Order: sequence, then structure tokens, then C-alpha cells
Amino acid sequence: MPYTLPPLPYDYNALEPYIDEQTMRIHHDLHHQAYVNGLNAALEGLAKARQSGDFAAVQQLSRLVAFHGGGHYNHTVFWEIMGPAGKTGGGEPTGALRAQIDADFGSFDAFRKHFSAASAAVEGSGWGVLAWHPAAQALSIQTMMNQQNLTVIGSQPILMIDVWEHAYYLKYQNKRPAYIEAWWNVVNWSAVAARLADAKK
Ligand code: MN3
Repeated sequence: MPYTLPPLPYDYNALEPYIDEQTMRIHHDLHHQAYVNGLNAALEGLAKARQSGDFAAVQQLSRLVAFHGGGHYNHTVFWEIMGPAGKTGGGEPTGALRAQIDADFGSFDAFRKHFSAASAAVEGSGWGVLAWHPAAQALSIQTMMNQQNLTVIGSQPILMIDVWEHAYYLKYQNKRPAYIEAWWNVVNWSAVAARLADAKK
């Protein structure tokens, strides 16, 4: 079963003025599609390599599956946890999500500062991640190099920001912290809360 590109859950211009339409078109239609294609190609190659017992190829293709599979997963979450500012996007979390953030970070404000700083400090390409860990029964802020490196096994991401340059360079150029600051206006906290509730099940 090949993987397919999920449609954006809103219009390409829905996150304006914080994330511009052209960035969304290129990011979703070209970058995310490329991860889907790369994942399908790597899985096909991996199946053949396993059949023929070519374990050098298995090793190389497994790395490609991790990279492209991570890219597909991360972007799918990323689109889901955003929404138009003033509608589904922006504001502050409430309810169980807010209580968990307060318990693990002291306050929403402290969490926000920590998450922004961690995401701004990612070296090169990667992601800022808020994840639930079932063993710790706690949220933690993590950073990811590329699409998967430094991932904490067992963590379930509930909020992710893409800090690859393709996510912001057209509008923000080298000002990654300005992009991160603007991005808070389009975070869909209801979607994040639903992801936390699922992760806790
Ligand atoms: Mn991206």
C-alpha cells in the first residue's frame, strides 16, 4: 500500500499573514510530496533488498525509510496542529492540556519561552517538538535533527514546529525566531489537546 499526500486541512492562504500562501504551496505540494515519494520508493527497494538478501542495501534503505517516513509523519502532524488565526489558531490551551503544561513547565508562559528557544536553537534543519512520554507520564520539549534524529523512543509528539529553512525563508529569511514568534498565532490548541488525549489512552 503506497503512502499518499494528505490534503491540507485548510486553504493555502488560511495561515496568512503569519505563514504566506506561497510557502504553504511549496511546502505541502512539493516538499511533503517528496517525502511521500521517497518513503514509497525506499520501502519498495527495501522489500526487494530483503528478498535478495542484500543486507548492505537493507541498511542504506532503512535509513531512507527513517528519513522520508519521518518527513511524512512530521508534516502530517504539522498541518494538523495549525489553523487560521482567530478561528482555530492562536490563543492559549485550556483544560487537561493546560493543566499538563502547567504541571510540567510551571506555566504556559514558561513553556512557550522554553519551546521557542529550543526550536530557534536547532542546528541546521529540524523540528521543535512537544511530546508525551507514557513511561514518564510527562510532557517534554525535544528537538529533532532533520526528520528523526535525536528522537526519544516511545515519545508521542503532540505539537511540532518545522524549522527547516523551507518552512519560513520566503517570508522571514534568516529570522527564524520571528517565524517562531508568528507561528504561535496559528497553533490549533484543540488539535494539540486531542493529540494529548489520544497519547494518554
Ligand atoms: Mn518541512
